[in-house]
Amino acid sequence: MNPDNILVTGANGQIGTVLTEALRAAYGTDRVLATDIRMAQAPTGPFAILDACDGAALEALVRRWRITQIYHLAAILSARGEENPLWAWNLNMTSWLNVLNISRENGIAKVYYPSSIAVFGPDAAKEKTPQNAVLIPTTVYGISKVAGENWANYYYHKYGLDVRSLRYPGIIGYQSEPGGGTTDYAVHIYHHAVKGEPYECFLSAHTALPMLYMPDAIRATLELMEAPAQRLSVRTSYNLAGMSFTPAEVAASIQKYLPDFQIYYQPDARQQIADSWPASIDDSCARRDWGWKPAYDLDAMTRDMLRHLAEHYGRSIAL
Ligand code: AKB
Repeated sequence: MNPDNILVTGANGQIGTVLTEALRAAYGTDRVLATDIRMAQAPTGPFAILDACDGAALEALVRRWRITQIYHLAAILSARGEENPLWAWNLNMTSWLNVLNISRENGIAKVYYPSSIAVFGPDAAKEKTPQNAVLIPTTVYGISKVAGENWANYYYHKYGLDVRSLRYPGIIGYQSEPGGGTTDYAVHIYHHAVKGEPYECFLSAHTALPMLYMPDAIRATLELMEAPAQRLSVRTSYNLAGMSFTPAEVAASIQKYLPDFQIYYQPDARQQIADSWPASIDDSCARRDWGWKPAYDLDAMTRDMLRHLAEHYGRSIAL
């Protein structure tokens, strides 16, 4: 069997940056083509500028690189999408339908599509939101992810395209910056704390949201993509959980190691989005079907984040 050649869209984004490295470690640097609408600052392997809404450009890369797997990470997230809903809808849907169509027409073996807890809205159970909860989101990002999941399911059943997907909660990592999301505060707070700065949080103190540490998110993605196809009973998108916490709880977890750290609360428009999302997720289908199990809880994540960011900012923190 020929080895896989992988194309990643949105490779410079928060998850793309780390996932591309993990794919290169697993499949070989030269087998993973990173693409993004902007040039990478310091490419660590093959890179091409690509607007995933440009189907002809995407297809040319797929053919030139004999691509066999696509990870489609390019998207406009929840908060940014609300600033320009039709633009966000067009970008999220056009790029995704391009990926699906081009994959079908070019014999792509596997496609990865990130969905999100943003598919849920106020009508879904707030705690331990189940896999098959009602999906009536309040954001255009959420609407695009619900539609995107359904297109994934459609292409799987109608054309046999092996599309796999996870509903990511907020992702926290030290390697890359988040952009345009409602859960971004949970990354920013660590940077402020390590730099010795107070943090003004755009969500209220007791807003609980589902979150996942980056190493767990990457491992989940690779494990899902490696799982035998016959074990996967969900072809829309799997619920995925790691931990759930509030801004006050993550601040308290940081204060165990940086007792002088201070947080203030100034909720803005993102509060409404957060209030419409689950506080915790039931990921039992992922656990049952492909053995998902997160490794990090809040305190383990805090120690790891502080260790790496202390190194980055040249600070010493007793952990
Ligand atoms: C966002 O906040 O929009 C994203 C997400 C939960 O999908 N991080």
